[in-house]
Amino acid sequence: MSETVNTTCPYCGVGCGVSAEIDGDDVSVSGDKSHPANFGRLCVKGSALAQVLAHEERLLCPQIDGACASSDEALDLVAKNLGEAIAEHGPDSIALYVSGQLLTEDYYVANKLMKGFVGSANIDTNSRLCMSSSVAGYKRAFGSDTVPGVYEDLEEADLVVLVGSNLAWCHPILYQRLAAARQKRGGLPKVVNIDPRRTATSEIADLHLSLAPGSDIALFNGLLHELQKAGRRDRKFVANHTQGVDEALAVAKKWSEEKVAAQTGLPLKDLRKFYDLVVGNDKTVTLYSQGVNQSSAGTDKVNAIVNTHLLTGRIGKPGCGPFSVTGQPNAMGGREVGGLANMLAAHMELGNEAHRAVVKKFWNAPRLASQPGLKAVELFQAIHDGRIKAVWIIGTNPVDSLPDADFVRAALQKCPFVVVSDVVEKTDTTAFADVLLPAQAWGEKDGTVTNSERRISRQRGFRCGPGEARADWQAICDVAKRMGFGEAFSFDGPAAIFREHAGLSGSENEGTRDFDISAFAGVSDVDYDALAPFQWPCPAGAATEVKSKRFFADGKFFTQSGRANFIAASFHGVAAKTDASKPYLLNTGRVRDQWHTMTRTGRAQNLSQHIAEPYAELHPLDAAKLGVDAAGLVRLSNKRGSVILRAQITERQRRGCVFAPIHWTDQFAAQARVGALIAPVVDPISGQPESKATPVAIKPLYPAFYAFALTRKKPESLDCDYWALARIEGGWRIELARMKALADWDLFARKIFGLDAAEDCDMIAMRDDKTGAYRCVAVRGGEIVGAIFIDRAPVAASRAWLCEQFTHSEAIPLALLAGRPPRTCRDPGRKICVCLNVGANIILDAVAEKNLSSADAVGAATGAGTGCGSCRPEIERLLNDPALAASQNSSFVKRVNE
Ligand SMILES: Nc1nc2c(c(=O)[nH]1)N[C@H]1C(S)=C(S)[C@@H](COP(=O)(O)OP(=O)(O)OC[C@H]3O[C@@H](n4cnc5c(=O)[nH]c(N)nc54)[C@H](O)[C@@H]3O)O[C@H]1N2
Ligand SMILES: Nc1nc2c(c(=O)[nH]1)N[C@H]1C(S)=C(S)[C@@H](COP(=O)(O)OP(=O)(O)OC[C@H]3O[C@@H](n4cnc5c(=O)[nH]c(N)nc54)[C@H](O)[C@@H]3O)O[C@H]1N2
Ligand code: SF4
Ligand SMILES: [Mo]
Repeated sequence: MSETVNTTCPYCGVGCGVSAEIDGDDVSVSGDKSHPANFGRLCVKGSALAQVLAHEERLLCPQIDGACASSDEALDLVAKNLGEAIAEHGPDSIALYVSGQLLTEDYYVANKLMKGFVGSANIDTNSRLCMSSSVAGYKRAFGSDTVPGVYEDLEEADLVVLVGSNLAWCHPILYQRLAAARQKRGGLPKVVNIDPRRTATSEIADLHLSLAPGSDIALFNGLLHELQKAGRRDRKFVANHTQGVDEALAVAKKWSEEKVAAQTGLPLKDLRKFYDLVVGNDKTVTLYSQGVNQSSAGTDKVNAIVNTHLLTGRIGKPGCGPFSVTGQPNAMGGREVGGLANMLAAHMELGNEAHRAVVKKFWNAPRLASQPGLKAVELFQAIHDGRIKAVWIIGTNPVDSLPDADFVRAALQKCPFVVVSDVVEKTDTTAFADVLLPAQAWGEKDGTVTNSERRISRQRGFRCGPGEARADWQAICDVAKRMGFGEAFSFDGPAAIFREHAGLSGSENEGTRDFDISAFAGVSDVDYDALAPFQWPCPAGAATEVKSKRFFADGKFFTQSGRANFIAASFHGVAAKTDASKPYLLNTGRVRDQWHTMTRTGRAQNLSQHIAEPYAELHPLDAAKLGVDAAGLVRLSNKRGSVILRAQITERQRRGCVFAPIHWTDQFAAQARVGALIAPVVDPISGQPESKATPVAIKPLYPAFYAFALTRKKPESLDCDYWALARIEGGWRIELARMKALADWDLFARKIFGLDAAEDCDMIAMRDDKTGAYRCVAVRGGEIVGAIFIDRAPVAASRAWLCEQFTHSEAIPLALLAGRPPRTCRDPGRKICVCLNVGANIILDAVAEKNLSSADAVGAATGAGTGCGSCRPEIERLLNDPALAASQNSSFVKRVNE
């Protein structure tokens, strides 16, 4: 008998509903048809959730100094050391660094412990690196951290402007909703994509503006001026509900079209097109993400965008508004509980006496923090210089994700006491823990999350965690009790925490604060279990049905005057300029099938096939100037650090810029932690780091040899300057390169396959001493245990085909040795559709043979794109870009991600 549990996806902020069907130990997932975020759809990461449930690599028991300990021992030690630091050095000598991937209930108790009971606001979160510029921008404009719109606005708009958002890869279900609306409404909403790079998202755009990095404020100031000139000012709205318009317009006026074109590097005709589109469409949504937030001028970028909506009154109404999409599944929940160092709780302010009184009373708090705490980057500086004596990191991996990541590593190494709560045992951060606490993962943990449109949904546990994995809220409460705060932390489950959180949101609120869910302050355990997704606000007495709710239609804002603020946004550009020694600007971001530091998605074989190694995207002219060959290796470096990545040469990149994904850590690659290069430059208001613009030098590397290997066992160590591991069914695929030559290939191959030098095994090898090429397939007891292809140039082998062969037990070793399929058989090419397992070459063949011209037709012919649909933008690219199509046709690894 199987059972279905409705829960939510633990990845992006779209917050899709997931139906998990449980049949004994078997779990399968599908989209929850009743969930208003996704109506049954899931993207590729959501669809692969069952693949990350395996207990392999999980952290199973608490550890003290690397040895297993009982929960009591570990929690006692945490409480003792935190308590001693406070007694000796004061409350500000300890810190919590938490995450937008925690459930609201976990987040709530963490914040309550620090701000109400320890008496310090030294709790910050990875949302500082993600959302804090949006929070600061909204607060300046609206007086509150309020997302005005809802997802339907994307479907009802006539124009959607995407700024610094790779929606197709990072919020795939929102992208699909947008694409479906366009199909239904004959091309409406029109889409403008504003991003220095062309991305998968550009495929849907009617207009792509490849602006100079960091020049968004110039563009939006120019737009504000243009809207005013064109008579689009909503006079009544501006007069009755806003303030500061003249100052903002005075600044914007300086931005003539010519000046904007010069600053952004955009052709005048494209600029004109963009302005005409925005002028001509009242129903405009401006959706933005990290290209806006992760900037040293992020807060001003946000306000430059918001200004254009205030001027035109395009806010709070169907089909319009500024829309900051949240990245993490519970970034919004974290904001609600006040998880940032400069916030209190329930959208109240640390600096507001009245708010402090409300919270102090409600919590019966002995020591309510009165000063903002340290923001993430400052926090780790304080750890480094010894001001912080003990830190507890929960649900985030700062050794990879913070800027100046090697400095962060050094800080943790120096810190007298480090506690890390995680779901997996080995991360770049857990390596520095004095105490490790095993946490429940998705499928085990139980609570609520809030998505980008303010919708709160249950994330339900449906299986037990392995070993001693426990809920994060439980660990926090247990430590709080040991520190003497038992009464305030005696919750018997997430429902009890949620009730308190809901109660606080309504406490002395009376409509003065946007966040109010007090309708649920008395929710019973049973009703909490059955809670249907709902949007806030939901004050006591309000209906709690599933209905979309927008803010600000009434023109009432949460500022002192009740009016929204225009903010004159002055143009800054990027903080650090390139120079002769660091002539390239490094931009960093995400790929379709990996989530952050890969601790979970890196374990799913499906998700590891799309892009199997870290790479650097370079413009062809820059590559030529540098002497970088297709699929060669490059070193990116500056004074902070250095990485080695596969070169990806593409005209989609701007000249002078280089893009690298953030995902590969020391667990998956030799030297690919791009965070090590990022300067710790932050926005002065939000404290959010500029992760998208760091000057670097680029040098081509000329290894003695390159290799591609397949192995059953994960290698213990790889003695190579470059390596990248990716999981496949039944083993691992590995890209390798070494600067220094080796004498004994057989021995090298054996090490990679995990075989002892003496172990009995047939090594079927081919060697060409003239070209330096070597190939070997290792067979033991009739089973292929490894295969390796070595060459002086980047290895030309049909990777997708080899991986498929390696998986099959009946594969023929000699056939594998050829490195490519026999003539009668097609090399599938790089995996585009991982749901239906379709490679680029299969798609291209079908297109050529059957003269196909649409993604639907490709789907009908090959199946590609008919699963979750995440690959449809890439299929459209294959249809639209003949040059790319030609390059894909080779079996070579030339293009890793196109
Ligand atoms: N597959 C996948 N999806 C994810 C995640 C993941 O790890 N993997 N993470 C989630 C999280 S936490 C987040 S925060 C979101 C992030 O979602 P996005 O913000 O959409 O993703 P990024 O790739 O970080 O950056 C978006 C784009 O900003 C562009 N950009 C860089 N500089 C500028 C600039 O100066 N101006 C403009 N206009 N654009 C610029 C980059 O070229 C990049 O294409 O994704 C969420 N979804
Ligand atoms: N250069 C550069 N740096 C960036 C960015 C960028 O674009 N460029 N983006 C930034 C952004 S927007 C973000 S959001 C961050 C993300 O960066 P991180 O938060 O560091 O990345 P994750 O891999 O999501 O880390 C989550 C950790 O928590 C663990 N975990 C998962 N679930 C749970 C749980 O329920 N409980 C506990 N205790 N642990 C859990 C995971 O195994 C993992 O180790 O990176 C930021 N850093
Ligand atoms: S879009 Fe994908 S990753 Fe995001 S919540 Fe939905 S299924 Fe999960
Ligand atoms: Mo994020």
